[in-house]
Amino acid sequence: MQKTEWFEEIYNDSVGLKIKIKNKIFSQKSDFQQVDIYETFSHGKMLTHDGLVMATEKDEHIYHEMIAHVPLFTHPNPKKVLIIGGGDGGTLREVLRHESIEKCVMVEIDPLVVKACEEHLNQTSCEFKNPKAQIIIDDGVKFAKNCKETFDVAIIDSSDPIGPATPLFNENFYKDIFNLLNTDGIVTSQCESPYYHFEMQKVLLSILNKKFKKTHIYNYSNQSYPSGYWSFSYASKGLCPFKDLNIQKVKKFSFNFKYYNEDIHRGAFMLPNFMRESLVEFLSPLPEVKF
Ligand code: SPD
Repeated sequence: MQKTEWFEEIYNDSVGLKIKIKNKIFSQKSDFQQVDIYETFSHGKMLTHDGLVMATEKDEHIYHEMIAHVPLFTHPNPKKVLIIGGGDGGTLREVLRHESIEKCVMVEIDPLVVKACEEHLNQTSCEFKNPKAQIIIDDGVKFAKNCKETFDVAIIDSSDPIGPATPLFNENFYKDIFNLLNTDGIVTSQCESPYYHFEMQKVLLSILNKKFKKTHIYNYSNQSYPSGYWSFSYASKGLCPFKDLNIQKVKKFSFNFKYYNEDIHRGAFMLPNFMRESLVEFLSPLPEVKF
């Protein structure tokens, strides 16, 4: 009988995720990490960095819609967007669905991620050649520090805070992001899982809260990250993700999202008690919602 091959992501010494694989279609080590793409039975193609799932064809749209459209439908007229990380291209694809966008700069540290996705993961990398996109291979921390341009929205689409993404969870980096954002600028960042990385979430929110007028965290569920319950941080120089959300714009949008809508947008900011209570000192109040 043929041996079944399984991909395993180990979360800690007693929990992990197993996905049955058909075959490995890309496998190379860069200066930063091991990059693999698998063909799976249940999740389509799956990108991993150092053995951690980054994106699968089955559910990447959820993460990418939520990291991109929450700030883009809150900002009244986003024209320039900066993505730090995001080498698979999924966030870029979502950003460019907005007609107001004139330019989107994506700064990815690892050229191997871009190459692997360009060759094998067209579902996410499909907009790399869009004339509004500028792909820069560079260290996002260095880029933010030396950046002379300003942006309406910054999206920190990093991998987990181990390996090359570690400095993206640092206070100095967010000072530089603050400085490159226009008045009313918004930054959203991938912020791990409240069930596995709560201490890290507190650290990131406390960093944001020191600098930005509005700080929030919002949650969504997917199928392939630890616990299936994942968060993004939201920070802005002034815009509130509730009051400033343009509901009519979401409803009339030319593209039919698979996950994001105006109710999901607002509902994502409703926190379970354990988060609400422990994070209260770092979060801005939200206007009361009437049901
Ligand atoms: N543990 C998984 C965390 C992945 C976060 N980033 C994914 C990048 C997708 N563009």
